Amino acid sequence: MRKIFGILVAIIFSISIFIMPASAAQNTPPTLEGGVLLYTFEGSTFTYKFQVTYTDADGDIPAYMFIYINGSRRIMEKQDIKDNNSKDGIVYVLPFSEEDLFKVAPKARGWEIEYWFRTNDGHGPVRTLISNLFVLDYDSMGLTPINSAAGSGFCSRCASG
Ligand SMILES: [Ca+2]
Ligand SMILES: [Ca+2]
Repeated sequence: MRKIFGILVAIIFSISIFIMPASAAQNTPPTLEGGVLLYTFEGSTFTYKFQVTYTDADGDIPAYMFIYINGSRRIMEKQDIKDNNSKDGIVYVLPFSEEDLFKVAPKARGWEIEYWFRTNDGHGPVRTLISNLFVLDYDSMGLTPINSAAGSGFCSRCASG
């Protein structure tokens, strides 16, 4: 009986030696989703904000979160500084004034820009495709998109105000 127990322990021990390093080495690369350049305006003054959501199934925190705007690298910051849970996503942002954006990307004046995002969960870099989207930031302007489910109008606050 004792011998069998000893053999069993030996088997379990040897199995765990083979399995442990393999599972420790397994990593799911992070995803970068919803990468966008949001813009808002008040009168003729525009403000801009790059945004992307980093998600990692293992809960890894990014070693860095970069955006490349027309080839120029910038560091992005967490929207919510207290958010350390990457399993449900961490939103990264980089706001720009009109003046600052045009310095980095002069052609943004004519709505031309190229940007992409790059990160690393500590196991290797991940990047997005190049984007040139400008998207009106409905939320921060207090608007509801025209094609929203409600479908009752363009401006959600106009009717009630
Ligand atoms: Ca990971
Ligand atoms: Ca989170």
